Amino acid sequence: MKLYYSPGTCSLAPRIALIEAGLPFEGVAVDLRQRTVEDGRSLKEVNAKGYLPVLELDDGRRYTESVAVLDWIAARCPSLGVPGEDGRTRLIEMLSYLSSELHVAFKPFWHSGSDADKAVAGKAVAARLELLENHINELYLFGPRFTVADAYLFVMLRWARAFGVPLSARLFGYFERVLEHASVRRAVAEEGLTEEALPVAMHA
Ligand SMILES: N[C@@H](CCC(=O)N[C@@H](CS)C(=O)NCC(=O)O)C(=O)O
Repeated sequence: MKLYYSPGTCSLAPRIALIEAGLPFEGVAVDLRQRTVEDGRSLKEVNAKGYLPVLELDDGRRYTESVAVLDWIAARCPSLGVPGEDGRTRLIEMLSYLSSELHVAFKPFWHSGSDADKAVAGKAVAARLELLENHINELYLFGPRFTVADAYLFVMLRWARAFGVPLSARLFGYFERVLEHASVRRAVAEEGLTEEALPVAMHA
C-alpha cells in the first residue's frame, strides 16, 4: 500500500492512522509546489483532482478525500472507529465537519491569502474549533478512545499553532495528549516535522 504525502499537510492524518492501525505502507513524496510525484509523474496522473491525500492499494485501487481514506482505515481497524449502532454515522459526521468546515477554513493561510483574508480565516478557524471543544469531554473527540478523527484534528491543530490561531487550554491539552501517542510521534518524525514547525508552504 502507498500513501502519497507532502510533509505536514492533511496526508499526515492517514499516516498517523495507518501507523496506529499497524497497516504497512510506503510513503510516496509529492511536491505540491511543482505538483509532481517523487518518481517524476504529475500529481494529476495519481489524482485527477490534483491534491492529497491519496491511498493506493496493492491492487492499484486509489482512494482520495480525507473522509474516505480515514473511513477506509477505520473499517480495517475498528478500534480506530466509533463503536455502536450509529458509530460509523457519527464518525462520518465528525470527519465531514473536519473536512468541509475546518480544513477548508485554513485555505487562505495555505494559498497566500491577504492579511485581511487571513484575519477572517483565523476567526473562522477559531469558531469552528470552539464548537469541537464540547466534544472533548473525556480524552478524545469520541470519549476515551483515539479514533481516526483525532488524527485529522491533530493535524489541523498543528496548523492552527503554526499559523498563529490561538488554542484554548482545553484544545492545547488535547493536542499534547494526542502528541503523546507513539504513532503520532513516529508520523511527525517520518515527515521530518516537529510539532511546532511551520507546515511546508504549498504556494510561494
Ligand atoms: N477535499 C480534499 C482536500 C484535500 C486538500 O486540500 N489537500 C491539500 C493538502 S492539505 C492539497 O493537496 N492541496 C494541494 C493544492 O491545493 O495545491 C480532502 O478533504 O482530502
